[in-house]
Amino acid sequence: MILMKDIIREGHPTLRQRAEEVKFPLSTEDKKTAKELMEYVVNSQNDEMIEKYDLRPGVGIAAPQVNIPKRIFAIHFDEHSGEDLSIIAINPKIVSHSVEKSYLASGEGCLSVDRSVPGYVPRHARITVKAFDIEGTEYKMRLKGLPAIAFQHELDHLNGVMFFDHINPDNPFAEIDNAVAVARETEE
Ligand code: K1U
Ligand code: NI
Repeated sequence: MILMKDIIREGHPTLRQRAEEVKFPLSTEDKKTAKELMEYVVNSQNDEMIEKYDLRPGVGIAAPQVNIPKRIFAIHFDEHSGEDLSIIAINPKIVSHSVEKSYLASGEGCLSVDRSVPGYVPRHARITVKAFDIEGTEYKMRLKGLPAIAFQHELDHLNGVMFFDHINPDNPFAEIDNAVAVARETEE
């Protein structure tokens, strides 16, 4: 089971590395990694598990964040979030994207960053993605809103990119051309 002590933090070189493609059929170890990533995000949205294991809530987590430089991540939005997405993504790709951009109005956070980094993080507003599931079956889906932002945040982790790399250093809250703001469900 993944705990906060297993999550590496900014400054660790693995977070700046391009993660390796995964080979199919998945090894027992890679399957375990994928399942444990999903288990973490599910548990981290459950109040009892948060309290019991001192978890920090997340909607996604990527293998490099637990120091495994492989192209695997999990995203899960619980049924009360208003979103409908729970995926393990192996060797994920964005195959097309909108010209329009989006950004999370509250700014982004990261399980590997123990500080608040204010500013807008420009993302593609809509993406079409392809990835493989744990059985090695390829799937394709269209994402928008918060799930699209989460997918891009996690894909960045596989490429050694951190969310704050995208923030305008001169004016973190500068208006982003052709972009829509995305609010989290809990926000006004
Ligand atoms: O990868 C990570 O460090 C997890 C991170 C991913 C992320 C997804 C979407 C926007 C920003 C960052 C998080 O899960 S941040 C914390 C979080 O719980 C959350 C973010 C947005 C909406 C709801 C929850
Ligand atoms: Ni992150």
